[in-house]
Amino acid sequence: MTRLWRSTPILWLFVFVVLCGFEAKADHSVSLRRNKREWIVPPQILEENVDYTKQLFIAKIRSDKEDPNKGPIKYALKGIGADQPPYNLFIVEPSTGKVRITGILDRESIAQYNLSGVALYPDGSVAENDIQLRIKVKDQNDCPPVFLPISVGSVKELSTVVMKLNVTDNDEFGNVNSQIRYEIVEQKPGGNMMFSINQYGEVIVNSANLDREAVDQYVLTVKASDLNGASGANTAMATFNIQIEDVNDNPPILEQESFEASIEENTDNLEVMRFKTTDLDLINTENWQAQYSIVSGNGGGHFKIVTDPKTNEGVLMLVKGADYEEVKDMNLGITVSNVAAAYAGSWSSGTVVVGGGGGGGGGEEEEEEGGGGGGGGGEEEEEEGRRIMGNGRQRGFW
Ligand SMILES: [Ca+2]
Ligand SMILES: [Ca+2]
Ligand SMILES: [Ca+2]
Ligand SMILES: [Ca+2]
Repeated sequence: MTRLWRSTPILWLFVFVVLCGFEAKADHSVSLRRNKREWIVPPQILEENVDYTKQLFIAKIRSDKEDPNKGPIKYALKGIGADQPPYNLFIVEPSTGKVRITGILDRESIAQYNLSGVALYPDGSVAENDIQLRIKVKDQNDCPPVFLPISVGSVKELSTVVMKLNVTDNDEFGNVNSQIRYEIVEQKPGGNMMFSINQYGEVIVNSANLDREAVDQYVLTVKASDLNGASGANTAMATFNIQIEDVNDNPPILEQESFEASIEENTDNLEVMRFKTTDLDLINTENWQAQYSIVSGNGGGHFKIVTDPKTNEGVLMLVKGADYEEVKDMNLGITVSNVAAAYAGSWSSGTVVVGGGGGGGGGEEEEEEGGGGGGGGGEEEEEEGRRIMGNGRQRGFW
C-alpha cells in the first residue's frame, strides 16, 4: 500500500484498521480498494460490552494530501459518537489520525456509527473530502425475553382458534440472541394438555375436548427462552388465563316429556301453562335463552307461545276464545330452540307434542325433527279434566 500511495499522488485520505482484538481482523482485513476517487471502507465491527478503551487505536485515518506549503494536516471526526451525542465516544488524534474509543458499546442503544473523517490544513481549509468510517456493533445476548402484558386470552370451546403471546427481546433481530422458543410448563387444571404453543408464540387448542361446560378457564405458565432454547439462554416466565368462551353446543331440554293443560272455555289472553327447560350453555346468553314455537295443531290460531325472559320458560297463551269441542283433541307440536343457532350442527331442535286428553284423543304422538334432546314424549294424559283451571265449568285441555 505504501507503493500505492507513492504511485498515485492524487490519493489523499486513507483509512485502515488495526487488526487486533476484534472482528475486523477476521471479517474485514484491510481491504481498502479504490473506487473512482473515493476509498470504500468496509464496516468495522466492534462487539458490545467489550472494553476496547485500552487499545491505542481501533482505526486510523490518514491523508497523503499533505502540502509543504500548507503545513501538516489535522484530523477530526464528525457524526454521532464524535461531535454529536454521545460526544467523544470516538476520538481521533489530530496529528496521527489514530481513532480511539473511550467507552463500552451497547448495540441496543446504537447499532452502528457512521463517522466522517475530516482532514484539514492548519488554515482550516479542507484537505480532502470526508471519508466514511462505519463502526458496526456486534450483538451479545445481553437482553432477556420480556412478555408483554396479556389481557385475557380467550378461545371458543370446540375450536382451534389461536391466541398470540407477545414477547420481545431487544437483542438483534434475526440473530439467535433474540429468537424465542416457547414452552408450556404448566396447565391448571392439569390432566390432558389442552393447548400447545408454536414457535411464533401462538397458543393453539390441542384437544377437541375443550368444553366450557367442563372447565371454563385454564391457567397456563409459559416459558420463553432466547437462543431458540439452547443452553445458556435467558428465560422469562409468564402466567396467564385463558377463558373458554361458550358456544351453543347444548340444546335446551324440556323438563318434562309430556305436557297437559286445561283452560276454561271461552276465555282468552290466558296463560295456560309453562314449559321449563334446562340448557347447559352459559346462562343468560343467547346460547341458553329458549325460543318456543308452535309448529302444528294451531290451525285455529287459538294459541301463542312466548318466552318468559326471567325464567326462560315457555308460556303458552290462549289468545282466542276456545270452544271445548273445538280443542278437546287438540295436539300442539311445540319446538324449543335457542336464540343462537346450534354450534356447527352439534344438535338440532326437537318437537314435543302437547296433547289434549279430552275424550282420549291424545294418543301417543310424538314427532322429532332431529336427534336432539328437545323432543319430548307424547304420552298424553287420558284422564279427562286433570289440572283443571278455573271453577269447574266445561274444560278444554291439551
Ligand atoms: Ca436475548
Ligand atoms: Ca445485545
Ligand atoms: Ca344451548
Ligand atoms: Ca357450551
